[in-house]
Amino acid sequence: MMCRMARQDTGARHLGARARTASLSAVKDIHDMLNQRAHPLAGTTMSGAEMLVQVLEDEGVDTLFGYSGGAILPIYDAVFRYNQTHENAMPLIVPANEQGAGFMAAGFARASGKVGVAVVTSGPGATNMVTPVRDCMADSVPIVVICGQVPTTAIGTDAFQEAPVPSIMGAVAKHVFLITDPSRLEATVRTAFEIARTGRPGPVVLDIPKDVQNWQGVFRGAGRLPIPGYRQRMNRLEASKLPEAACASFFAALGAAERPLLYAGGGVVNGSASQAVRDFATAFQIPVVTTLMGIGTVDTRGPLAMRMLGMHGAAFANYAVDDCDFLMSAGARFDDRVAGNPVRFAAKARFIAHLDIDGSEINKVKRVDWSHVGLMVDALQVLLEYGKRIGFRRDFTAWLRHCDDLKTTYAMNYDRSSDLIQPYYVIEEINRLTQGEAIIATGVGQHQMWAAQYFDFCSPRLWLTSGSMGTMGFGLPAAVGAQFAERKRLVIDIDGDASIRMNIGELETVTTYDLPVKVVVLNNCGDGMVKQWQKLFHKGRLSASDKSLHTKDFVKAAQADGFKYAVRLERKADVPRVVEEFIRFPGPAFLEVMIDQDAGVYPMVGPGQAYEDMITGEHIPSRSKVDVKMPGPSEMF
Ligand SMILES: Cc1ncc(C[n+]2csc(CCOP(=O)(O)OP(=O)(O)O)c2C)c(N)n1
Ligand SMILES: [Mg+2]
Repeated sequence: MMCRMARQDTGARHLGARARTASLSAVKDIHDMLNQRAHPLAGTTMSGAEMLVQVLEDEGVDTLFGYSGGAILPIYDAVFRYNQTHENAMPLIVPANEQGAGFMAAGFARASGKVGVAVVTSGPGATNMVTPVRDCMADSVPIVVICGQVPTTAIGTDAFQEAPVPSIMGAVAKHVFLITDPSRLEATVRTAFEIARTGRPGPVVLDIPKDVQNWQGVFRGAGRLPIPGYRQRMNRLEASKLPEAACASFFAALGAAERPLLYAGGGVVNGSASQAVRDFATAFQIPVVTTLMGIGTVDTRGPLAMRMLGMHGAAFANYAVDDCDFLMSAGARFDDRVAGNPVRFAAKARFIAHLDIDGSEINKVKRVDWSHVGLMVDALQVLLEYGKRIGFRRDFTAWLRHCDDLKTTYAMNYDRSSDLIQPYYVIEEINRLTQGEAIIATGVGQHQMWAAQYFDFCSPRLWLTSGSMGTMGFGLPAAVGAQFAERKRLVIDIDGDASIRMNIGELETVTTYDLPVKVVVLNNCGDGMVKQWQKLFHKGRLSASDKSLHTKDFVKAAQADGFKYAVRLERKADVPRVVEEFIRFPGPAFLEVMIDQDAGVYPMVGPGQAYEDMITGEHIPSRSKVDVKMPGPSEMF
């Protein structure tokens, strides 16, 4: 009986009854504020833990990810009791490891645009969350992490399971609150959500001592912390309108350009500005390259889509960057995987514009000629309207034709005649069935880059990858979180044999909750991306990256974790049939594909190199006639 109750409380197989949505709750919040209506529970005496759960409901939270422990027990108990009386409206999903909970919350947030929430205990529970918190910070993903802490009187005594969460997380989170005054708990939780989702989104950590959770007080039902500096900045951002003069200089430069290119990054996805970018690009016929984080900004199959640029970008995308004379960055930050050599990046661009929500990104890496800091959607709409109003018209047909030629001439390609299973072929086959509609999560390594290059994405928030941190182990828990956010979408984790090992405990989480997640392991018996660099820069010495003597049987592991469909694919001829039965399998499914161990990621722009020095491999043509020498290890980034 205990077991069944606990299982119901964690939401296993009972996820249909989610009563609320974030948007509804947000609307209610605004409505209540406008009407100055009191919260129905205002004035009620409750524990700190109960207040926290109530604020979670008010903020529209409908799924929690977390692992229990002594210092978080009051909150877990409050969640349990809440779910008993609210038709399990806030299921608490239990991973194998807190890192899993963090990436589930991140996957949930990336797929839905809502704030993901993870709840963990003190000490080891909290420190296991450090990597996801840094990962979310680096990719600007909004999550709130609630950590139990030892009682306030024990803080600083090296108490059992004590860790200095504010100092550890302070270095990696957008903000951390250690709540020592229980009367501020309620306002602090609300403020945490506000900080996570506003401006450039990011992770906020709440460190809540156990006595604060157990404290009894009166619930106010309203109120946030005074954070005047932050709010002033946010108000300024929201009010920041593109001046007419800026619109005029932008269009003057565009009018003088012949080869304009839009370079869209994660800021477009995070700022829900994908449609605005599409409208803008279509109105003025400007082709679009995206960063790894910006994938899905435009439909990858669309006529203006030039796909991903950068170190492993498409050759045609990188050549378009080399050829453009006008570059407009939208929510992208010229990072080292894109502009490894900032001086030689887009060297022919006579005008570079940069739209961003974060002023510190302007001129950080690359000096630009024009910039605006504000909300992406607003800025693009103002520009679009201005352009229409002045009747801006410029014929970029020759440039568009040139971009089409680049796409045809330098198309992605690989050894199609090989007897070995090529990873690109597997992805093409999955893509044929999913048609850009599936959510794809990945680990980190070659498989991640192949997925970025060969999958189609018809919209944003379908591509979930650890971009800036590049955290192996991200894919499987992110896929779990995404499936909770998007119950009806097909969710596929494209993983590497090494990456999946990092959080392989989460295979069991997939079957525990009967999630129809599809897990693909592209097994090249090792750390393929590391091997690729060792071959290029260390004369092929495969120090600690070859795993061909490892004995793991992934299929048996998946079966042991309850996967009814767990298959190893070893023959090229079987790929189409097996991929189809795998994708169409109605429940959790696991597919290990034994791929060509020497398959490489091409194109590749070496670290610190310019795009014109890009190596395209044997199957994609190159514009450089000489075989470019890669830098030696000492020159490596
Ligand atoms: C947590 C973590 N540790 C180490 C690395 C460095 N690293 C980047 S890719 C890679 C190899 C990944 O191997 P696998 O998951 O099998 O992917 P493949 O490259 O073989 O497709 C390693 C070790 C990392 N990115 N993350
Ligand atoms: Mg591998």
